[in-house]
Amino acid sequence: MRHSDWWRSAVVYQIYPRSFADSDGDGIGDLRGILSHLDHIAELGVDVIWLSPIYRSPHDDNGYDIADYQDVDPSFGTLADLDELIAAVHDRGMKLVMDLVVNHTSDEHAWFEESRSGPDSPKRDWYWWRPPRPGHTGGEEGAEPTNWHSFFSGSTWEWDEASAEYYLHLFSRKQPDLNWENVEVRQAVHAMMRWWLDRGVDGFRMDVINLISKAVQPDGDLPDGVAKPGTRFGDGSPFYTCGPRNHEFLREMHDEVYADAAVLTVGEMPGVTIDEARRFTDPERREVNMVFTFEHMGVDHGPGGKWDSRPLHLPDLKLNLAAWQEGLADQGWNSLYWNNHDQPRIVSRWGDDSPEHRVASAKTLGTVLHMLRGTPYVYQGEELGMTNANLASIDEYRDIESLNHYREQVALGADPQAVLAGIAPVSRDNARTPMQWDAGPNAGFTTGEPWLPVTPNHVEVNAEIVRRDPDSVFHHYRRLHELRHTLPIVTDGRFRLLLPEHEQVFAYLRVLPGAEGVDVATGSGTTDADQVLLVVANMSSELATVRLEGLVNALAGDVLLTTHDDGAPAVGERLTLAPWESRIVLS
Ligand code: TEU
Repeated sequence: MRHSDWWRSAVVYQIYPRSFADSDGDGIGDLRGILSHLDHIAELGVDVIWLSPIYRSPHDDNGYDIADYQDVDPSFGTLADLDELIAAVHDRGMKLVMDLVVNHTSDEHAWFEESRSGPDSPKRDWYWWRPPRPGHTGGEEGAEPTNWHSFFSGSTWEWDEASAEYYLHLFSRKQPDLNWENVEVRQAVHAMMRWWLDRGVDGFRMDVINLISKAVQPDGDLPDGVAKPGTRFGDGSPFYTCGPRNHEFLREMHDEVYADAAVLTVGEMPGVTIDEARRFTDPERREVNMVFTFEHMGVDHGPGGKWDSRPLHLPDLKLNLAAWQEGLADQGWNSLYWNNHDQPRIVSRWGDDSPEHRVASAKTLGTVLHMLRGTPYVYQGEELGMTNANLASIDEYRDIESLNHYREQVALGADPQAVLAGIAPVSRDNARTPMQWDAGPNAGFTTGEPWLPVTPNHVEVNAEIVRRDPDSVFHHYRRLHELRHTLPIVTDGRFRLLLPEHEQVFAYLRVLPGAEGVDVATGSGTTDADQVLLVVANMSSELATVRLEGLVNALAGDVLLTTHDDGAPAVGERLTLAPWESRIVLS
């Protein structure tokens, strides 16, 4: 492994600052709150912290709408606090990766305010301004330049009365898209990134970085998308997902900003395919180290998409993850995640969050993910086995995506209770309830009124308890991280899926070919046996029995980590697993 490839054996921990720890009692997490809990993260044995946005922002999308890339929002603290945090992270032997949100800015960013000042503004072309559709005056329904549906409901175009043009926003109307065709935009972003590297940060998590290149036509037009049934909108994604100049823009960024730095770069990429991901992450191409795929997060979506979630059919998940493992085996690199600030809690989604199975299912989900090939990401609270929020009414939700979807559907005549039932299991607020530090008031998150309700189960599910209990989810994750750090097979072994059709059990091998060499004593060639790591996991709340043909030796190896110390021994090729039991076996 080259020195600059350190991230291949690293584990990343994501902090969502708003919900992590509040030091000043305003109900919103902040940098000094993070500083006071760094030892929790260090003890977990991770290598890197990824900090979700802490920049100056009106917080229409909780900081993913940035008004100043080079300042800290007062609700989170100051630049001096951030410098202190960078130093404290480094002191503990960890690294800090910043969130880079440059597909769009806030509409309150000085660049956009200047752009908006009129068609003659020198920054007009920094964003996507377009006149109304021919034959329309503008501002009325149907006059938008394209029919694209926003990620956050409604049109992707916002009418600006003063200059009689629309601007593009793939997300909220307060998140205007930057025009990456304009070289000044790219240079301004590069300069800002260099400023952060000079400040001591160790890399970037790049928000929706595969949406920055729009398929603008030779005449300057953006095309309409295929109509979405039941709405007046179309699907614009083919015209902005992995667009024509996406690779060029990332190569340019690499060469201009971090060619010589041993940084971690991860591109968040909704809609990315395996083939595209291989191109983005092939080191020869000098773009990014790894990408976040969304494919495995979509395997439980029904025909209605995200808001129409279904129980998991395990073979679908296995086949999807296996395809990514195999697709990026020779070139490129995977990132691995179950959770982040946009996804519901995995123990509630694909585990079993009942008191009986919550801990075992959280551990087994961790095992299955962390023994894959790639760089794992742990989202705050995942190491506690935190569950979904179970918010009671729409008034409790804060997430703009959930709220806009609710309003749009209800306006279209849908039954409000049915819409709420669709939102509850998948809303991003599930991930955003305050971190559960202890059993005290507000889970020790704040002394004030938390911005989002604390989950009542914090009395049993909290950091204080799991750090004390050697059999907890926390210590299981810590051991998973140790395995990654001590066994090269976890980083380098080839992946082979077993039992693809099995509906309860997720089983796979990692294989490191035996070293070939010459026996010094005899002079003849030798081949050590392959090293094999077997992962076998019951992903259900019932007993499961499997037959692992030809794997008697693998089954009889050293059990490195298990959820059930009193597990039944393998009998030949047959193994019976308790509900949510998993084992990692090395032979
Ligand atoms: O998310 C991009 C994205 O496409 C989704 O995760 C998304 O927000 C939504 O849940 C899709 O249904 C990134 C950030 O992670 C997210 O928090 C931001 O809201 C978004 O970009 C805009 O910056």
